[in-house]
Amino acid sequence: MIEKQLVGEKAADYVKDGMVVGLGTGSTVYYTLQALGKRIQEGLAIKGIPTSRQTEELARQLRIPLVSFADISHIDLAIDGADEIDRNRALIKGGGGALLREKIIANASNELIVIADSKKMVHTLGVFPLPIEVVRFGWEMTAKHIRDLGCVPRLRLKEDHTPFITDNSNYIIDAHFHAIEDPHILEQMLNSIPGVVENGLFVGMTDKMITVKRGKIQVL
Ligand code: DER
Repeated sequence: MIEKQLVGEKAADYVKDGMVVGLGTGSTVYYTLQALGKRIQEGLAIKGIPTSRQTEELARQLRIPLVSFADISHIDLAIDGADEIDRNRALIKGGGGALLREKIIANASNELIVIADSKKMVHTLGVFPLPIEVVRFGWEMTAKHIRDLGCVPRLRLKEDHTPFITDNSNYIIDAHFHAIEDPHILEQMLNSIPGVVENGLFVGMTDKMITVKRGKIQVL
């Protein structure tokens, strides 16, 4: 079994009857959703709130009941993947372009479980380019201000070379920092730039981490 499947299925063990669950985005959470779909067929009663249209579509196929923020007062547990996790459990997220809704749901959740294969664990964040969601108006100037923080910013393009558009109708700038020594400071500085909607640094949000080390599941 591949590492993504191991950690994805393990995360489903933490989902209990009656929970409102934040459903993350990506190929690791894919396995969590598959496991939840099976358990719902066996009687598990939960409500899911999706972090992306992609996850919403998959959840509907798996008959996972969905709710919106209008229907709930809280989220018990969010389960999501990550592109990088450092030694302090700070994350880079947004590889799939869903970072804004993921961060809103993670922030609204009583607990965030991050699931990741061992390749995602790093000493220092930044080898993976940091995704930043920006409004389209004046994005070129926004990119310049992002660059001034010490990176090479690149507008994310689709295969047809047109700009990638998020579920919220914004652009993504992928910022190549190479090394992010203080993720907390950088997260604040980025979000103070006019035109930046949100960035993929999730600092101090990870309550539990499920990963694999030498073929064995680790819950930290
Ligand atoms: O876009 C995201 O934030 C995803 O959760 C990403 O970080 C993890 O995607 P993966 O599980 O497909 O590697």
